[in-house]
Amino acid sequence: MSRLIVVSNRVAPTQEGRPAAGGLAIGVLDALKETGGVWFGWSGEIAGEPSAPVIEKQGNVTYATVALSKRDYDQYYRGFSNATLWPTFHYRNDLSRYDRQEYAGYLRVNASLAKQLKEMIRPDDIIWVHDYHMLPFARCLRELGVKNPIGFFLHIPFPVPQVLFTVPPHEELVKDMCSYDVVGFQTDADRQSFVDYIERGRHGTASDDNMVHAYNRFLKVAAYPIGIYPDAIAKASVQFTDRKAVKSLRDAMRNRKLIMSVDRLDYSKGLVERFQAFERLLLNAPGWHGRVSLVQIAPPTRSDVQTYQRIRQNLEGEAGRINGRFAQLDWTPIQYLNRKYERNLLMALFRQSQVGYVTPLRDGMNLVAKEYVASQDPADPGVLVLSQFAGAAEQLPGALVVNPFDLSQMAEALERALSMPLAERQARHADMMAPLRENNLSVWRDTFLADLRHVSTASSVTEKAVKRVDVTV
Ligand code: ADQ
Repeated sequence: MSRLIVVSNRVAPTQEGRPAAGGLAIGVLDALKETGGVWFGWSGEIAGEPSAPVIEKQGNVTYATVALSKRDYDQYYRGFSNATLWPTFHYRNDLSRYDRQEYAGYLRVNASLAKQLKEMIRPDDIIWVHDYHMLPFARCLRELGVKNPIGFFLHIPFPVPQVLFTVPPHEELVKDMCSYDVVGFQTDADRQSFVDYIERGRHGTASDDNMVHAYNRFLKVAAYPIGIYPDAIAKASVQFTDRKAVKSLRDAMRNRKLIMSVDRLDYSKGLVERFQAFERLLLNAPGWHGRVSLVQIAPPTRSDVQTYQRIRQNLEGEAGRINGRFAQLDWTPIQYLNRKYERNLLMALFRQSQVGYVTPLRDGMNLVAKEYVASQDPADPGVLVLSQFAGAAEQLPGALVVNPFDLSQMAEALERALSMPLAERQARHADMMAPLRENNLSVWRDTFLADLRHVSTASSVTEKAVKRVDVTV
């Protein structure tokens, strides 16, 4: 079997041989272990001078990591990736800025990473690139003469054309994406946005079998919703119930219901709106005073980007205001915890709660929603309140789906979830566990890689055929 090379902005840090356990990290590492391969990307370090990749081998997986210079970090990572693409792709044009120098830095880093990777590529390797930091990466590799199959998966939403137009080099970016052999999105709506951009701008055509012909290339463009391993999560949520943190939460909530939210601290996650909808529940239904608490776990990320500092201040202000308004000597309505937890422990915490409150304003998928469902006790499960703008909403039919911009609707959904009869909770939980098992993380990875292997063979045949026709006419 050919070797797999995974490329992502950040190679998950290895601790005692084990990577950080995000969806990308788990899915990708499993695949790498099966086929043997390389994981290439940024080490997370800032260095003065550019240097060759640091190579570390563990079993049949080779980690190849490079440091970034301060200038590269500022322009490529903090700048164009996280201050232009991230907000715009999450429909927050109001928070997006565009700076030509930063875009130039983004292209420069992609080109330089491609050059470093090229030295490691063997003729039969297949290359799987991840996320918005690396949209031009395949084009950079192709310019260096790399002919291997290259696939791309976007973890975040892909915006509709009218929103994408606000990023000045939009056409260059989409054209670059067409240098991949397979472009994968989280949802069908994201796939459709990409196809709309191609077709309405007359840049190419799409056929019913998800093939796109654009900018003189054939590529497959499809939805590959990322999954989890629901049974492993269910097991962990039981195994970790005796941990001290879980016990103390259980004790603290003995006569209260618990609503739980876990996110990275990011403006796309709708945290302020979520707090305000909880406030509305307390206003509308005073019977819940003293009987329900919201625990929000949200460790800060990207804290050197200004917008992230603002959201943090804003959120702390809102939690303080709402607690000041409703708290009693023995009851704090919102507990806001600014820290990371071990993943298995989080799953056990989810299992203690009656409501999973997951209401991003926009989210590619949202793994927390899936993890919440998987960690419930099937005999007495909690209820998931889920934003319609999370990719996960397409796949979790048993959730109470809400519009996170409608605070009253969210407050009503919380009340309904808190009072839902056992039989309905059980039925909704079962409705969600079945698709989670069917579309688990291996299915995501295997479907994508099978398509990449298949399409790259088929498209090289088609391209040769097209060239032959061009010559004959
Ligand atoms: P994220 O925006 O990071 O991911 P999400 O999908 O929810 O969002 O994944 C977060 C992961 O981190 C989850 O596995 C969660 O358990 C974990 N996590 C969150 N808070 C934590 C904490 N306090 N302590 C420990 N772990 C915590 C991006 C996209 C998503 C997409 C994923 C995967 O934005 O839309 O679902 O990639 O493709």
